[in-house]
Amino acid sequence: MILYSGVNNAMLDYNKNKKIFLYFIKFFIITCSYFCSNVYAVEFNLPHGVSSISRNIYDLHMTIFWLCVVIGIIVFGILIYSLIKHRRSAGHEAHDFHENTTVEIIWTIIPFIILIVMAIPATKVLKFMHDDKKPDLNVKITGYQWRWEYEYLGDNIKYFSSLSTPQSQIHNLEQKDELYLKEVDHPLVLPINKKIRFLFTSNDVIHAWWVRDLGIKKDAIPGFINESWVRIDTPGTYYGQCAELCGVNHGYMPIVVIAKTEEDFAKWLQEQKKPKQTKA
Ligand SMILES: [Cu+2]
Repeated sequence: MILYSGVNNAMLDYNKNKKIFLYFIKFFIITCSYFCSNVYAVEFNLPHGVSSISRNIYDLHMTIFWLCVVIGIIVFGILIYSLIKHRRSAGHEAHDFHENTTVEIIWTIIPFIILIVMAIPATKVLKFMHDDKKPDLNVKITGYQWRWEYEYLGDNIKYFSSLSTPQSQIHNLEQKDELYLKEVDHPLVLPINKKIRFLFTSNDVIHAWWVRDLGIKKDAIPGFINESWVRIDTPGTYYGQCAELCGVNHGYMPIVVIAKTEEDFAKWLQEQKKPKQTKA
């Protein structure tokens, strides 16, 4: 009878473990499918963006993300398995030992190798982001409290880009539209498929020019020039903002970039030059 109840208990334990394990697998599959779905990609993940840099950043981010998922599954898998398998109620007793040189060497070397594996693609992306040699176009971007100034170097074009949301919307006298605090009077116009080098600086305090679809976030520092570059591959309008706490109107200095085809950009450039030619 005692033997029988022992077998019965073991069977119950086995069924319980199996149930817990199946719940864990279900949870894992649901989590993975959610993370892989478009909902996750649109709502929470980094955007693919429209430049070679933003795509490189996205790919690096996903590589590191999945590497972390694999590490998480292995570590938590072993942990949960050990907790269930070696629990006291199953008749196991805790071992009394500490300082195991072999284990310590293993748990130092494995993370070291993982870090090297992560550092290789990260360094490649960083190198790629810093290679701003041989640009087709140079644009100087200056931060002001609280607007941006864009200067097309060599083309004698220079203008300010300021928030264009009406004050009536800011003071709740009118309904806020879709582009509330995102719109500007003169957007930055750029050509697609051209290497554009940006030179960032500031006239007063530190600002940061951030357009996530282009994969660019650079500090604009007074008395200092920061550099970055982009090659946009899709025409469109891309929004960004100042990402440095730069004063009371920090939230009111958005960025709008309009990427045009090469022909349309050439036309726009000509139009910008026209008034100056007539004056001369
Ligand atoms: Cu700012």
